[in-house]
Amino acid sequence: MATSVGAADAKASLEIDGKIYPTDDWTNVTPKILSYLGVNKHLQRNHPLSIIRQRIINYFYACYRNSRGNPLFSVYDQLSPIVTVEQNFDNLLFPADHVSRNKSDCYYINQNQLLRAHTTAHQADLIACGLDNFLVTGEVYRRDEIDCTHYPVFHQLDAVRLVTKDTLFGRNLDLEIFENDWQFKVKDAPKPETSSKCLDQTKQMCHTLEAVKLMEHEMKGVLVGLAQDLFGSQLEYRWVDTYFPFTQPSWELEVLYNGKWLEVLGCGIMRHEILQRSGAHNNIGYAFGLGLERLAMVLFDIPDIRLFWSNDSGFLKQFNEDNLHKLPKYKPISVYPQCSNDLSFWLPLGVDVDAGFACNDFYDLVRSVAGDVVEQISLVDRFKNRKTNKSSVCFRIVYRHMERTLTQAEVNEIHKSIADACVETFKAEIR
Ligand code: FA5
Ligand code: MG
Repeated sequence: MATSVGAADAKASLEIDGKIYPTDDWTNVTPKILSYLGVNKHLQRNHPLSIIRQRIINYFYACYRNSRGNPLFSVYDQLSPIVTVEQNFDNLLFPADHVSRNKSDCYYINQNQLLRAHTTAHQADLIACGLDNFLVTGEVYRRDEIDCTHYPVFHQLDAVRLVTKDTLFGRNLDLEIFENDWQFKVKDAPKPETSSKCLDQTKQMCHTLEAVKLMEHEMKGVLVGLAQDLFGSQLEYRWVDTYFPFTQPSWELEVLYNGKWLEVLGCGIMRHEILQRSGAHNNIGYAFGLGLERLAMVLFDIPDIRLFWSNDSGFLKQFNEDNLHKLPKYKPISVYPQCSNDLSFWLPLGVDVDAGFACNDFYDLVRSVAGDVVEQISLVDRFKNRKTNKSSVCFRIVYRHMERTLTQAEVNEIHKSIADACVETFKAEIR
């Protein structure tokens, strides 16, 4: 996919796949990050992400069928990852000051458009199209730390299931999805708490308790069934209360794997405001979102998230989509040595970590300059000189190539390029 910065004015526009996007002071996508658009690892045959994706889709096809035996769920796996702030946040009822909107957490193209931070960004639009049972899968982009389980691009799969009163209760029962006069009650009610610390597990005011409990029961049954389909029926799991702006109540499903609790998905009863605004005012629904890499790392024993981007045949030939029910364990081709180098630099006067210098900016710069040979970066030291009042930081950068041994000379050269880029970008002074 071709990307370039507008020639006439170096920062005025960005061209992505033939389309021109204006840039502004929110723009923080890098050419490196834009190079992931259209790669579609989740659709690459015999790739572990594609295998997991297909297993989940097949499970949903088998779980939910219409009276003619056809799958109820439709699948959207090639929606553009370029979304609006409305799609990623506003439509999902994120408060205007929610931290996850920050520039330091997302990749913005400009103040109105960003690379989706979750596949939930498509939820409201698809409901507005009239869909009621669907899966959305694709890559998502988040600015985050660098280690073997975090990568700025990973893949999610989201689901929505909407039902009507008849589907939920059957035609004969005298039960309702909605409380009688909830519109009036909602008008006078205090505004719901939107802080991420609020784990309010009470139902939404509009819903009847019967409707919520039935929906919760169906959703949890299906999701535990999915986890058992993937991890085996002996699986130990637990539900943890959580908060999402777009569901209430909300939960995370954790599974015990090799003695550790691992969060595999978030889910909940969809906020009715979202359904109302998308024209589904007579429905109640559940939604969930899960991470494909996280599942694949566990199921295939893949130790490093960078491997999902490897084109090395030694990696790729180990996975085969012909038998989706026999998941092989990944056998490392061999482990190449790590090489660790520190980089210390003075920041300009008045600038410090969290005061004009975000570690995520440094991580992005390293990714752009060095690419995937960087396995890990950590901030190992901070120092303030009392005389000059300048702050300095020291990052430890661990280099390791996934397919061969790096020479010290190669590492030194990359390290030097990072230092040069640092001087240029942050007006830093190397120590
Ligand atoms: C979300 O992204 C919500 N949109 C999920 C959701 C959808 C909730 C619909 C309710 C209804 P969260 O940020 O927790 O939530 O990510 C969801 C899943 O993505 C996690 O459970 C995990 O499996 C995966 N995930 C999150 N961050 C990472 C990461 N840095 N690396 C790999 N996988 C991740
Ligand atoms: Mg989470």
